[in-house]
Order: sequence, then structure tokens, then C-alpha cells
Amino acid sequence: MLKDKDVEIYELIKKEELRQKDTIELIASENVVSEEVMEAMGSVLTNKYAEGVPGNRYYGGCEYVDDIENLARDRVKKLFGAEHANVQPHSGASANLAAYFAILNPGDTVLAMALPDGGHLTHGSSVNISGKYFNFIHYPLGEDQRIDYEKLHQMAIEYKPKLIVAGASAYSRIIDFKRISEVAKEVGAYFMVDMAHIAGLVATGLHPSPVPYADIVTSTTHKTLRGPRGGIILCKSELSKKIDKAVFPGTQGGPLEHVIAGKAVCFGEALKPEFKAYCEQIIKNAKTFENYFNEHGIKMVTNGTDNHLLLLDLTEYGKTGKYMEDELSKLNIVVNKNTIPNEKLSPNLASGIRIGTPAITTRGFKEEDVLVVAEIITEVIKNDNYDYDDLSYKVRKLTEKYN
Ligand code: DSN
Repeated sequence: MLKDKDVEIYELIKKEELRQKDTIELIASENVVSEEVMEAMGSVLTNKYAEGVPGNRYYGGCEYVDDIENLARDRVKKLFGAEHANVQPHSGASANLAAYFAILNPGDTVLAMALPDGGHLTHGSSVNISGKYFNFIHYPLGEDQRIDYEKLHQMAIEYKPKLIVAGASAYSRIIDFKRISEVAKEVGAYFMVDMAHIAGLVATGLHPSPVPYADIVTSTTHKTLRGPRGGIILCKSELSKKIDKAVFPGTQGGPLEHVIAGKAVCFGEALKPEFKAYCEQIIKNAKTFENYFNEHGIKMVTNGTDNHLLLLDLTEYGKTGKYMEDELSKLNIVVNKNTIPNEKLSPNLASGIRIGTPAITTRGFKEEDVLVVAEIITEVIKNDNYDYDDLSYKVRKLTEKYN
């Protein structure tokens, strides 16, 4: 047992377990997996090499991992109505890199949303391989801080990208995938959607699905989808060989079959009716935050949310995202500082915080609990001399309620 043989690691894991129990987790990209997902991930499958795809591996002894990976592929195809699935990407970043590798050459032009506007590092940030190897151009947000679809259309005509990417990591509104796919079709570009943040909402019909419209859809499996940390790629049948080859041998070696088993369990869970009820509650909880913040004059990017996250704009309170992240952390509330559209500060300070409801919803938080959390956050934003003891007591009552 770990506790006897490696006490240092055992104790650190226990401390992390306690930290997760004692805090209110509002990082929009995090969640809490089931015991079953963890059981699959902590299994003997980690011992197995299985380079290749089911039925065509470079190693013997793959009969059971083949069955597991086939189940994962079948379940995720059913969940999203996809023609083809590759469940091997180790992460969302790996999934995106493989997708680019499958259809682009170095230097090709890609149109995507910029990171400071809510996009993602792997959507052409200059510090990421995507921005270094490809010519990413970024479409802007409009005055209303939502995607400016008209401008996107004009830019697609002007720059003739080979690929248009949609999807975001800090965008609280529904994305019109159909409309962007029509632009892609008009200019002869591939259309790829990174649905990592909203995958659970897409799976349950609570956000329009990109699958009918996009050539390639990438995702992580650990955000709203509530599975193990990892990635997937869905695509049309005609791209299946290119995608599989881009994952292996293009950008990865051996697949993590223990994580793929965890993904299969997660997809099985997401196919059940309870998962839809869970995702509905994610949105109800986010709307509860939105209503409270609106009633109490806390500014939000786009004035609110359609999904699982909200981006608070702290500029008029003279507070930075870093200040709020640190203060809330002292109260055992975990958020992340986040840039906002037209950001004036560095990402290390940032003018916003991102708040997400997937993890607290898994723990059981309902609207009345969210109201308490919203009240605490509002108090910290508005009052430099907030009553620490009172607010920490309220946090403790909530975390104990759901332990
Ligand atoms: N880092 C993730 C997030 O927090 O949104 C995206 O990869």
C-alpha cells in the first residue's frame, strides 16, 4: 500500500483530497469524477503498450485493450452522433495539435478566436506551437463582447484561411456553429470546433452541437463532460484515416489505455438520463450567479451567461483578478484570474475572474447554495474590510454540507 511504501506521496494525496473537500471549486474547467472513473484509471491497464488502433496494433496482448478502446469509441460516437472517433489524445492540447497536423501544412492560415478574448492557447497564441507553426489570424468580439460573426465572415473572405476554428475557454455565450460552418463552406476552409468547455452541455442538448457542422471536433473529457483528464477527436468519416495517423504516429506514441477505460466509463455515465439533469443544474447554478451579480451591480463580460461559466469584470471596483483569486483562496473559494476583452493588464494580474459551476454542481450545490457563494464573492469585491470570520464560516457550512 502507498501509505506504507511511500508515505510522502500518500500524505500529499490525502492533503489534496482534503483540500478538495474543504474548498468551493469554481474553476470552470475542473470537475469531480466518479469513483468508477477513478477505478478504471487506477487499473492494470496502465501496464499495457498499444500503439496503433484497435485491431491494428504494434504489440501483442492487446485483445482486452482493443475491446476497451472500441467501447470507448462506440460510446462517444453514440453520445455525440459522430461518424468517427479517436479517443487517444492525452489532452485537449494534444487533440488540437493532432487535428492541425492532419489537415494543415506549416505556414497555413487559420482563423480563430484570440486567447485574451476567451479563446485558447492552442488556437494560435504566439507562445504556443500553433501560433509558431501556423499563420493564425484572430476574429474579434463586437461591442457587445460576443463573437462578431459579420467581421468573422469578412476576415474569412479577406484572408482565405485553410481552417476556421471555433470554441473557447472563457466565453459565456452560445456559439453559432452553423453560421461559422457556412462561412467556412463559402471560403473553402475546413471547420474545426474545440468544444472542450461545453462538451457535457453539447452531449445533453443544452448547447447546439457542432458535430453536424464541423469537419473536426476536439474536446477534453474532464470539464463539463466529467471524465478523466484527457482528449478526444471526432470527425467525418472521410477524415478518419488522416486523424488517426496524426494522433499516432504523427504526434503521440502509446495510448494511455487506463485513461481510455476511464473515458469509456465517463461516456457511459454521460449517456444516462441523470447526466442531463446534472448539466441542467450546472446551467441553473450559473444563472443563479448571473441574477445575483446583476442585482448587486457586479459587472460581467456580455452581462451574463448561457452556459457553465461567467467572467466577472472587476475594473470598476479597482481590483485585479489576481487580488480576487488570492482573497477568495484565503476563504477556501478557488477561482482563476482571467483576462477580459480589451484587457489592459498582464495575464498575471488580469482584470477579471472566471467562475464556473461544473464542480460545485457535481458536489450537489443547488440555487440556494450558489446564492451564498455569490454573496461572499460580492462582499469581497465591494468591501476591502470584509468580515473574514463570517465569510469563512459560511464557506465551511457549505463544504461540510456536501462532504
Ligand atoms: N486550461 C483550461 C481552462 O482552464 O480553460 C483550458 O485548457
